[in-house]
Amino acid sequence: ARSVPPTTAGTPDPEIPDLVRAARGLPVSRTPVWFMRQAGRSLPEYRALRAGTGMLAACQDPDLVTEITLQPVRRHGVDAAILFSDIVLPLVVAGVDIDIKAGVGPVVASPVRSVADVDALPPLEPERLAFLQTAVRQLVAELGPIPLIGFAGAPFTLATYLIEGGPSKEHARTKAFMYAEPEAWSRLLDRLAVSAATFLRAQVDAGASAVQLFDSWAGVLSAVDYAERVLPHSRAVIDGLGDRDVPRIHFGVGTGELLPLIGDAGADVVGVDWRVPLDEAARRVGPARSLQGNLDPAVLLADRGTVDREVRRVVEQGRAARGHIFNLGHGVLPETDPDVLTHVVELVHELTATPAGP
Ligand code: 1CP
Repeated sequence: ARSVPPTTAGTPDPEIPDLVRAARGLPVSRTPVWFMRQAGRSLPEYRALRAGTGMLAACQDPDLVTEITLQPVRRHGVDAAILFSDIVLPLVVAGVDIDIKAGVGPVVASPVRSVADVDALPPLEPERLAFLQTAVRQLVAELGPIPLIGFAGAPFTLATYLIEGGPSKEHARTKAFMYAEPEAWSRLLDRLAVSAATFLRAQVDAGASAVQLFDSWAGVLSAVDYAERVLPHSRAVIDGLGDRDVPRIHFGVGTGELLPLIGDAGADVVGVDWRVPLDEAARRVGPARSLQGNLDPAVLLADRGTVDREVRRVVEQGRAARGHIFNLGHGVLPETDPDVLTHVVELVHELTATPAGP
């Protein structure tokens, strides 16, 4: 096991949250933990609060957003909150006809299938994000020292919804459009990058301490296609943050072959799913970036012995990274027992606590 960081590396600065320090490869008091989809259907208090309110309406109600975002922080003692919102929200706010259907996901009324469809997409006016900034300001006030993570969907993953018209598995229509209409493709991803950057800036300017760019479905692409047809647009989102001094986390599912590129697109932290062990991911990503991940969410449905063994393995393998933020390899499954999540937070903290200094 790793010993206490050498004094030359400095002691953890209590003014900076562990999440931010881990993201920058600085010493931490213990490995920070949060869970993708920590707010949501695994929590009975979420189901109670959401009853009778549509997902998109909930996302645009600052008080509801604040309360739902805080629920997992209170319950689990996680080291970060993630804003309750959705990757399609910038499109919805701009006026694209999208609904989030319960048990399905985002459904687009008129899918994008031509250059004309791309040109018809309305731009996102930053003024329309006042509700979001209200929610972020309320949250930052309530959270005190606990960091709030803002997020946006990456251009590729958003394009899959717009082109397919809803959730899909192979994203074949998306890829066909990418190959057949390279100019329309690049124009679409440009536009999505602009609105994602606007969405992120609104959150950071209102007080978010870190951001995560979700390119959940990028793993369906070859490295060459990702590098040439997607990466420049994701980089544009991250560059759109300018000199705002917040760590950038960049995540996708099934991205084992893309990990170095996901780092290159611009990330302090590369998010890794459960398919690649973190020590191997650290080799692929290199020493200049931290890692986030990567417990298989399905492990949380197993017996306690298995949960503990797998948590220990992820913590040990995470020691190979420049810095490690403990998370799942993808979102919390709705059938997860919330008490298991609380237990995982406690176990990671216990396994990684550095003894108090001399
Ligand atoms: O707690 C949190 O993590 C914050 C809440 C959050 C986040 C980060 C939600 C709420 N959505 C997201 C991002 C998001 N939305 C992603 C990226 C993360 C990931 O890979 O899971 C994606 C791909 C979506 C799209 C989406 N929205 C889906 C997936 C559909 C598919 O293609 O499989 C779904 C089911 C939604 C709806 C949604 N978003 C969030 C919740 C709680 C829900 C369910 C709401 C409902 O069913 O009423």
